[in-house]
Amino acid sequence: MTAVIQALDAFEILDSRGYPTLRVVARLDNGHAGTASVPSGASTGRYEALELRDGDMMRYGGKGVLKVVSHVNGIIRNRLVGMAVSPQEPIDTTLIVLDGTENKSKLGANAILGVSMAIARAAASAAGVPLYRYLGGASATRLPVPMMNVINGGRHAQNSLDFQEFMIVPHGAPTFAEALRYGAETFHALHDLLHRAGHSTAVGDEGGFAPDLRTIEEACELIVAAIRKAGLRPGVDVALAFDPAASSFAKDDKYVFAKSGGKTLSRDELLYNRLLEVYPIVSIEDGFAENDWDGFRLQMAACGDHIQIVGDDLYVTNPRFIRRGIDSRATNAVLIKLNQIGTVTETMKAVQMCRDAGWGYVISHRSGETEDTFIADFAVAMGGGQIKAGSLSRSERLAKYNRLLEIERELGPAAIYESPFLTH
Ligand code: 2PG
Ligand code: MG
Repeated sequence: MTAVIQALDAFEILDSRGYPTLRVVARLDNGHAGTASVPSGASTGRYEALELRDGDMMRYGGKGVLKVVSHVNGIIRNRLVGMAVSPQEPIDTTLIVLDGTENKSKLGANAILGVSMAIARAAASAAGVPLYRYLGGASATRLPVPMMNVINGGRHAQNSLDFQEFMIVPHGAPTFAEALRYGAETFHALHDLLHRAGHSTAVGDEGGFAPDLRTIEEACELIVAAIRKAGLRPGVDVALAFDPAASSFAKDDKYVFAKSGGKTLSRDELLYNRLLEVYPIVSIEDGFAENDWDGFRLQMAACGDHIQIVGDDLYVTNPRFIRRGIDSRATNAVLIKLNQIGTVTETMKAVQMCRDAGWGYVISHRSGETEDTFIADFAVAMGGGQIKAGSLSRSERLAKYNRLLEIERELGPAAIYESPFLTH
């Protein structure tokens, strides 16, 4: 007999930046339970589902989430108690209908997602299987290649870099555990190189270093040198990836590098072709602003046959925007964030669209995270072979990687680790 939801309990906790978010516990009539915590972005896309906050300036500068907590413990609990815990879709549809708005602004996407994830966890527990198997079935055996953000800039650090994320991608490793070692050893080598050059080794929001470097090229040179110093081969063992998060430095139809001195580039001048020739880059996410579809299309025409071009703010994990991207060949991959769209089911639909189009998809954390490891299981369940979960420091980032180590161990010889990239 399918277990039934007996109780929902939400409460306010703090995320990795010390701002409130919520944790939800879903309890079932058979004694099983599931818990989930909701992440929060800083460089948010304009069309993301709405993260509702209290706006009460007497608490946490207006960022409290007590209203959202009360929605879970009131209207949502009243509606869901008594429903079967699985399948997931009727639960998520009920939440969407209960909210009734396009962007989940009535109940808050944070309320809805917390409930959706906690219920999926409770259902997995009741079924006696790990979350990745519950959501992905018996074929969920592929570990993701991690994109590790080792130099932070943009809105994630107070330094001189306008690009938000410089990532390393250990795609040439034989296993996930080895990939993690490649990543960590490169991170430590980068620490030494930065320290010796007199740069700060303090870290930004996602655990990557946040030095005051002069140029994008300087960051790339340092990362390539760190890969070598770690005894690894740039482009063979470990490649590079960027998330410039270009919406955050777009102004009108130009790109203004305000943090690094103010130079202004046109869309054509921003094109990444030269960087792609010089460095072993496998993926570029949000290389252009969220409304600059032509920029994405130009980049795709130039190198979409061998480099992964990812849309994040461009799509906000919303099937409506992803459809437009597929129809107009704007990119060849999508960044997938559960809290941009707000339910597990809708996120899985976004992934299915990518699969149907033959596109890549990257399961991603947010810059404001918690110790929750849902996305690690989710990445294995979705089987796309890619996750973006931050750097090799700060436990809210490592929690995801450590969970993937656990999954790889549990899968034993069935575990697959394979590069999803077209070149390098
Ligand atoms: C991004 C994310 C995660 P944020 O732009 O991809 O790295 O950042 O959560 O701040 O939107
Ligand atoms: Mg992004």
